[in-house]
Amino acid sequence: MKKLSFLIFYIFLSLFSFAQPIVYVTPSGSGTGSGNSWANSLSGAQLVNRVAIATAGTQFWVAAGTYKPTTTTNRAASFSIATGVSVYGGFAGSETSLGQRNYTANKTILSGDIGIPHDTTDHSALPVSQADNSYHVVFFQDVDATTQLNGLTVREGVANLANGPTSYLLGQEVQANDIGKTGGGIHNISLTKCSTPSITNCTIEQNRGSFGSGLYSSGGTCGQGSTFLISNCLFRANESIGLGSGGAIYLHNFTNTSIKGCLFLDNRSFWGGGVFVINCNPQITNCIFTGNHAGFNIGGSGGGLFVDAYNQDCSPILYNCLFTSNQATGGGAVFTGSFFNGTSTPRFFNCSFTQNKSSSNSGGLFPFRTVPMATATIN
Ligand SMILES: [Ca+2]
Repeated sequence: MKKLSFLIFYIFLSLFSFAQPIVYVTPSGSGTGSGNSWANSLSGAQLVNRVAIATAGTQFWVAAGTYKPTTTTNRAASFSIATGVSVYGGFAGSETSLGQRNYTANKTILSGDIGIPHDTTDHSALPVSQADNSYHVVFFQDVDATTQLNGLTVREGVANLANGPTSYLLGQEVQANDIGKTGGGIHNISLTKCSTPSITNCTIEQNRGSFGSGLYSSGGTCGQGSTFLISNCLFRANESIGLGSGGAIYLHNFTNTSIKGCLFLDNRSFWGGGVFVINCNPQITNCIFTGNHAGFNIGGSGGGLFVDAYNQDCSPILYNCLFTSNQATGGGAVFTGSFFNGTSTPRFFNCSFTQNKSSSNSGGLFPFRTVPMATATIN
């Protein structure tokens, strides 16, 4: 009897300890709006406040629809996700397990298109209807590796705050006070510790900014410990403003980054149309870079990827990646450079380069003062 009592106590303790609270969210809310079931779902307008203050272990199950960080015109509002909190999209609104959701069919969109709704017929450089959007749609700061964004679309952030330079000389690093110009879609920053969220099954599209229009991550000196993981994501049609860097992603000083199974499609920037990497050594595995542009015919470099070593080492490793139909003035697919005592030695294993185009030097890979190591097919 004593053993049985202990067993019951243990089971109770286990359930209590490991049950993760779930907050159910729908665009308009339902029932009591408490969020404790689909029948009493939290309304989308409250999502921004709740993800910021939720305790670690909380899961937000967010039904299909469009959610914005504010109903006002406050461009500084973002979905700032607290450490240990998971935000899952792709629900129809009746699921009882994560495995039942379908994030392809049920699009859950976090949109920065506040203010004037985006006028898709306006093709000017930065339409007024976009210039009033959120600076960052999603914001992470000092979060741990259990923090997740999974199965959502992040779109239409515009990081164009007018302070300081909007471009840097080649090789120079973006400075900390440039936050308003970085990471229109997702901004991940490490201030007191390495910020290592997992971003999985997401689409990051149509964001703007000077640096890392889709995603910007600055790690301070992060190089050890847990990994900042970006997996199975689509980065599409993100675009840097002016002479910016990293149309889809700008990775700065964050060595412990893993990018797996991602597609970089039709992103644009002056430097690094797809991904811009400076002073860090991420692993990029099973990714496809296609249709990305970097200042073709106007001096830009690195259509798919720009590797930039500035007074430090910058040697990413790429496995099983395909670069096809990217364009730049120098390095249609990849530009890798060493500047001001920096050393860039990227390594490419089993990668393919096809049909990339340069208007000046090297349609495939353009090494500038670097010696890349490659077991690659370049044609
Ligand atoms: Ca707008």
